[in-house]
Amino acid sequence: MTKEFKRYTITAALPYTNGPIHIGHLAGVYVPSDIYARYLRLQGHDVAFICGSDEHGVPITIKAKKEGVTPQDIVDKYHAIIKASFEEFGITFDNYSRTSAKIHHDTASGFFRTLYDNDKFIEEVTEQLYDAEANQFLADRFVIGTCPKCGNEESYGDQCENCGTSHNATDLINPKSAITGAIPTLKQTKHWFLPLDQYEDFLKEWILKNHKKDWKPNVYGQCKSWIDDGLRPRAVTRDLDWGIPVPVPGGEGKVLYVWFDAPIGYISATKEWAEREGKDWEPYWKDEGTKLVHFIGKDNIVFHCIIFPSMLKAEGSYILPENVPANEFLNLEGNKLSTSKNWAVWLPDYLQDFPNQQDVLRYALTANAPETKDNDFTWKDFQARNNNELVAIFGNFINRVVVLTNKYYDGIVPEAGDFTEVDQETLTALQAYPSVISSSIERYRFREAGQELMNIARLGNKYLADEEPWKIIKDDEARTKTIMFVALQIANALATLSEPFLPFTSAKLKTILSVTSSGLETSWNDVSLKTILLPSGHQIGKAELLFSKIEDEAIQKQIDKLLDSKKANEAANAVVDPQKEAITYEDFSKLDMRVGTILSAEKMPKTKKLLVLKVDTGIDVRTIVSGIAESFTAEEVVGKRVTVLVNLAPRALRGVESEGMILMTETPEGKLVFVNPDDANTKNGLSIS
Ligand code: B3M
Ligand code: ZN
Repeated sequence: MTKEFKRYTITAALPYTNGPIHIGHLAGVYVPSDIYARYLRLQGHDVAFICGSDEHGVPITIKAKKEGVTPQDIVDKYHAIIKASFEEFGITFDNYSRTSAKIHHDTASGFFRTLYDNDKFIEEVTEQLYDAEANQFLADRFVIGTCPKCGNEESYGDQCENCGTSHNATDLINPKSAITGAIPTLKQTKHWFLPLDQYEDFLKEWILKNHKKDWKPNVYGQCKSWIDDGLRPRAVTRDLDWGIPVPVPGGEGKVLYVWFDAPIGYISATKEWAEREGKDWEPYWKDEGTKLVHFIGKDNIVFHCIIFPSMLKAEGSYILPENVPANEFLNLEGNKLSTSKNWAVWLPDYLQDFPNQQDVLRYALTANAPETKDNDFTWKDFQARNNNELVAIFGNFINRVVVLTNKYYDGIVPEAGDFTEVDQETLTALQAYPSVISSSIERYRFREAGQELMNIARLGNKYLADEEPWKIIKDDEARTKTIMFVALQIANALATLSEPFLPFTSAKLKTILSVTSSGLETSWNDVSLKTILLPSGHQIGKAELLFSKIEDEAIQKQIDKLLDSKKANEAANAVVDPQKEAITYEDFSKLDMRVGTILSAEKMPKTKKLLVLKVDTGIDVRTIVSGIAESFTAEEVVGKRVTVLVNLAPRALRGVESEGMILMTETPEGKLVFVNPDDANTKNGLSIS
């Protein structure tokens, strides 16, 4: 028997304000949490759907340094961009706050002070990583090193994104400063530590013993491995100047660790919302009758299942999350989404390139959500979900029902005669869907729930295809009326049940069916309780397309845009190799370079990089194996005049004797190019002046 709750506090991970939202954030956190919150509201529940900008932390200061502005400039810019894009995309937070807000500074400081006054911290001077060149302590993303748990060499000081584990910067192997590249020294400094080891029994009881049956295996598994590995005290303050000042004696020049302050942002955002709504915030965080659910990505599990619950337990007056349905990661066209590499589909760009098509992306990201494993977003799949499902199934069904109702009955819902067995079966199948979809949503299986919604449209299409009203209208008016009546009930059910997934489509469909204006809005549960959702005599509106086909050109444009931004980013971040050691003139004069012509070329079998060339060097025709196959095809190079180093000792490459080298070099953007011989009157050798 599932517990009944009086209210729901739903939180969505606070996005760092160092860049816009991208599809990985949406798929991982914001679309599923919005589906869940919308669904709960449709059930008539009291919901607080809470989020906000995570404005402290090292990523912000790194971005500010890079752009030569202040951290406040960065957070002001991206807070506004993120907030606006969430609103336009239909993410219905009850409050989207920000952690630079005073209410948050007060709440987080107060929380810290409470733990401090109740001796919940270990106050200790320890040796921390220090960059003497930058004159700065190194923590979090200011330091990179090898993860002691999985060996990932790009691990941050506080967390390894590869295995998700969270550690202290001094645990890193071979740490390097992300500011100067220097090898850090150790320097003494005071910090306050949350003794996680003292919460092991609590966490074992709360997570392992209760064996959170409805927690996703990936979440439960990560928690179990951390607890089994043994928990250690974690520093919850930092030697940084951007963040919430440590509110206790000795805290001067130090701030709260961003992962201590950010989760408290959920509480301060709830307070801010409650004040605005004239509500009491405390029951949403302190009443056992509240269901608290955190929506996050898998890299945030340790903070939401181990550290924040320990903080709440230490404070003593808060409830704990009932569930933390973390999603895995979404990749993009086979590669990891990356803000720094600009390998992403940014929400503001999507909204600009696909105006009024929010639901297409919501649907595609739900259908492909990385709920149990990392998944891949491709523009081709996005196009297929739109054209083959939203247009061809959902939109097609609605269009046929509305067009025929207008054509046969001037848009008036006809009287139904006696239902046949098929009619009854169809209506009974329809009435089952609210609980089918509810069951999936309540188990955080949004992919499954979204497909069940599409199955309702499939049910409608099959019913029309089997009953063929357009054929029998000639001979059997009464039967046609009954068929169209049944089809219209299905259409109205879709208008209601699609709202959590396709809110813009749901609103449009309700307008087409004129249900809102005539007070005929159907509740979620009505779909399963009532046979008549759209009564005879009701006047519906004219047909308008719910979705439009997305053409190949639009998709190719996105793919090209992605590749261009990747190239531009690589160029912008291209590291110019330092010049090699000087050589003497004598060394150079040993080189014998000739102008040659490539007579023939072919790919070396089973290799990606090698072309086997026949080259006329002016001295002879010889074979040269060249590693240029990833930049040039064999056809492209035949006939090309090239510069050849002819007196390089021959060597066998994959069994082929290569006698010399074709001179190549790289542009600053990293593109491989031939060292083209001057077309002037060059004999068979480069004039060496
Ligand atoms: N700012 C998001 C991230 O790690 C992080 C979430 C905070 S939720 C309290 O990408
Ligand atoms: Zn790791």
